[in-house]
Amino acid sequence: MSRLILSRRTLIRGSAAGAGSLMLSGCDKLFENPTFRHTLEGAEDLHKITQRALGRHALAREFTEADMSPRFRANGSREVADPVYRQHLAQHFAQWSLRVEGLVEKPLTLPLDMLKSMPQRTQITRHDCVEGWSAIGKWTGPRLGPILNIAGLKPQAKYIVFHCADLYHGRPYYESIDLVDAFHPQTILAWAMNGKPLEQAHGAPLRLRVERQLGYKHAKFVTRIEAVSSLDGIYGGKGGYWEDNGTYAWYAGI
Ligand SMILES: Nc1nc2c(c(=O)[nH]1)N[C@H]1C(S)=C(S)[C@@H](COP(=O)(O)O)O[C@H]1N2
Ligand SMILES: [Mo]
Repeated sequence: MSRLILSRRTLIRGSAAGAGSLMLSGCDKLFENPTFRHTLEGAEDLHKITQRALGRHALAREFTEADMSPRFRANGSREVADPVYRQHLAQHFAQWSLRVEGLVEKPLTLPLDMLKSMPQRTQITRHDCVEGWSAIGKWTGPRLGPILNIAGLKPQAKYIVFHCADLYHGRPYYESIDLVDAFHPQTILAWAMNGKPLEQAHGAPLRLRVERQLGYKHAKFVTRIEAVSSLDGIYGGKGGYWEDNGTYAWYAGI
């Protein structure tokens, strides 16, 4: 493998002549094959190829503690002005609860403690913001899928909408995903980041992690989850804040 990398570097420099030229000419042909060259661009690309082959059920890459970013920037709303939210914040969210409703058999009111006592998933993943920055962080919380199963989705339910406590530039932030992403094993409602309860700037007390998609899909300050059959009647109808108020795509696959 190191031989291959060496010969690739040599090729890039455009000097494939010399002692290893016989072997290099073999590699040369291989490198003319774009698929093969692409495969060698590193683990990152290899991972993307796997994702493409497995489709949207594939897992996003997970990292180790050593990979965690020393600084994880907060973006979009960093504070919530809503007085009800401010009161919960002052009480460390002891009285706060998440509402799960819409096209479900059994609407739920889930206190934060209950969400913390469900089976938890921890994942170290890379957050990619469309504005051009990334950071690796560790997220912990219950998976969304089992919560939706407790509520019991009605057969007409097609999308899950996340309503947030903040206004961003005066308009309510919200996001939505389909059921493939809702039941994806890495889709969690995170209450902890890097081993500590979420800070306000990162979406306290609860935010979505939907690891196969870009940052703006990861709704912070989630207060209410609504199962719907169509996105038409919700705010601008395009399924999310940036979809309605900008040009961002509803499916923001990485
Ligand atoms: N409620 C809410 N969720 C939000 C936003 C926001 O402004 N409000 N910004 C989004 C964007 S664009 C990004 S990149 C991430 C930023 O998450 P962070 O603050 O934890 O870095 O949150 C997303 N979720
Ligand atoms: Mo973002």
